[in-house]
Amino acid sequence: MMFDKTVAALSTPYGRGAIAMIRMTGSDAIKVASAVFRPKSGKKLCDIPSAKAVYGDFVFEGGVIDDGMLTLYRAPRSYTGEDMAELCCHGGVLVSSLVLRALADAGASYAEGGEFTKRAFINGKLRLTSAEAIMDIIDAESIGALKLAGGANRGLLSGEAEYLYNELRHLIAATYAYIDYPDEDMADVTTDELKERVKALADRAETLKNSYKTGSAVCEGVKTVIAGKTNVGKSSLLNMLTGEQTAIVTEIPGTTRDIVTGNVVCGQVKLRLSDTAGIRETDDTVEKIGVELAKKALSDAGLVLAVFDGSEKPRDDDLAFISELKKLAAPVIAVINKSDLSDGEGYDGIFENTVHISAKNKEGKEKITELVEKLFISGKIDYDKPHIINSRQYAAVSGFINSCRAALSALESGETQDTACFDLEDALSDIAGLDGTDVKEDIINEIFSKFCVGK
Ligand SMILES: Nc1nc2c(ncn2[C@@H]2O[C@H](COP(=O)(O)OP(=O)(O)OP(=O)(O)O)[C@@H](O)[C@H]2O)c(=O)[nH]1
Ligand SMILES: [Mg+2]
Repeated sequence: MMFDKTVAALSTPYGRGAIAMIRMTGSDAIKVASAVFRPKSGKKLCDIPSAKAVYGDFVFEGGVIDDGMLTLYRAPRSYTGEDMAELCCHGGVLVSSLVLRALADAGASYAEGGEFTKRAFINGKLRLTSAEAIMDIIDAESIGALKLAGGANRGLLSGEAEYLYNELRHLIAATYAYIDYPDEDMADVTTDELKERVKALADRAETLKNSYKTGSAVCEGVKTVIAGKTNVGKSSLLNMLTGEQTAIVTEIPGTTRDIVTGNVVCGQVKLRLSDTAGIRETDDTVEKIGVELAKKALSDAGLVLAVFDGSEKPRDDDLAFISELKKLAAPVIAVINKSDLSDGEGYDGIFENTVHISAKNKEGKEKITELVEKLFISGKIDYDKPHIINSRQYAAVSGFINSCRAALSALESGETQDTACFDLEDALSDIAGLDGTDVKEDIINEIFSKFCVGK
């Protein structure tokens, strides 16, 4: 597909730096670049070979404003599949903006966030999971996240999606025979064989689905709520984990009211932390709202760091909080704080996962990390295996499995192969969607809107 507009954007961060790179894509890229860049060799841009950097001057309103390099890539052998130009000037805020303005004056439009990668996807240069992985590579905060995203970018997830798609497509074709897929091999399948092969596909997809626990913990991060009574040291724990003075700490109970957030990488797992107001009965209007927010955060947490003051024995309000924690779906790590004051007796054996720490003395991060890794990473991560790394991919694979299982139960209850095929068609469309075939335009737009401009 050809896009009408030729678009340009600054691809390096906005600000002062050694160099700035401005990228342009579209059918007029070379024409527009000719108006802005003059090779020192005197050659015309149409005579410059692809993928070869040339030195020259940048021109703005008729005058030279800088010197630098230009590289051209001609369709279809470029990132986007279109004609592209990459212009590198000095990394000044003014000079890079003037080069961009000169390109706009010569006919380029400003690119939207993710427009280069979106064009690459629509022009068939990238599968959707690889496009998403590019964003994850940019956003990676740990080596693990980088390696998982790198695997998806190399096509590990695409390859698995393609396998499931092709297998199921052949199976449906064999079942429908020539009605819908006249081009396919017409081998018949018995109902038993169909059941066996659909089950094998669903089981294989289940392994992929299970990889989301690790993929999500490493790449997206776990929504982690720090909760407990007032003054137990929740904000001190947040500060210890982030290594910064993120939240205010005082000896006054009820210091924290709003939710205070911070990210931290614990071993291989990224925690998206929320420090919350201490849970207690209160008449203070503002604190009351804080306590409600804390309770709400607990109900949709992926992990709870439940903080207790180990310098005191558990009291009735602690026991009431413990029984609330037991009702949660999310795993809980009991963090028995203030180990510098006492051993924290009375808390062992209540929770499956308990650590004794001193947030004030910044002691105990390793113990928390160990438990977090135990909860979210099963053994060593195999980076050569495909992993699901975002909720969209998870939904697609879950949809595939559910539809396969629905087809199986239809067959089990004596329905015809034709009837089971309705569910199998749904499964096929889910797995096609995983890698970008048959994905609705608004979903595509949403995915690419999260990208930075210039990527
Ligand atoms: N001795 C000791 N004191 C601590 C420790 N952690 C926190 N404190 C103290 O306990 C008091 C409360 O700490 P915060 O971190 O503000 O507690 P909080 O749970 O966030 O309190 P609220 O926001 O009021 O609910 C402060 O005086 C801290 O210095 C610890 O490990 N040891
Ligand atoms: Mg606090």
